[in-house]
Amino acid sequence: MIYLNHYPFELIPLPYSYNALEPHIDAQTVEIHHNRHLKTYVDNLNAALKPYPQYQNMSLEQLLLNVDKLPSQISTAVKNNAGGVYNHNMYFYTLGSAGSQPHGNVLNAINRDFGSYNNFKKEIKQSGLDRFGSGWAWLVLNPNGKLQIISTPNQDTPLPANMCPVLLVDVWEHAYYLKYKNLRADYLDNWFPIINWNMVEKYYNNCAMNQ
Ligand code: MN3
Repeated sequence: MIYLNHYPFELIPLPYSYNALEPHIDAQTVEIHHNRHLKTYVDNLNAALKPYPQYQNMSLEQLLLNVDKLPSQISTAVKNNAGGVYNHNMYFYTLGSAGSQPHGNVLNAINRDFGSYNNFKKEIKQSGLDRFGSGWAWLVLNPNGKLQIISTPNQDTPLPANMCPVLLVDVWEHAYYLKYKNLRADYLDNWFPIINWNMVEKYYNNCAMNQ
């Protein structure tokens, strides 16, 4: 990605306007999600790292893979807030105006590992529904080179499990509550049409190349 991937972390500008995801995700939800929720993770991560110049060159990925080696005073804050920044950057980058279709290497791999795109949709939707409380559903490339659906709580990432993220969906209530209230399933149905498959293809190819 093109943003500065070390301290001081920045709020990434969205590659689309706040209303670009309408009617699937309303402009107010996108604005609050980006400009308040994500900004808070960025600010809190920078505040945690500010007194520790020795960690200020580490990327989000390096921080998330080395949380256990950080001083106990900041390890929880770094885990939660670096995870919050990492997850939301990827979430916003893999969204866009409706109309993108799955294609390329990632579609081939989805067909290979799930049987069909529809099976993939069912499985990741169910994973998002099954996540109790707050968290994420993910499409990841596992260490055996297979695509897999997993779910993480809170702002945890698949990185410590050696899973390479390809696509994710936020199932915290703040991602959908203004428009969908408690209907997480409706939000998930409305997430599929606004996935930016060009970006998903890039994430997949990066994962596959680094295996
Ligand atoms: Mn969120």
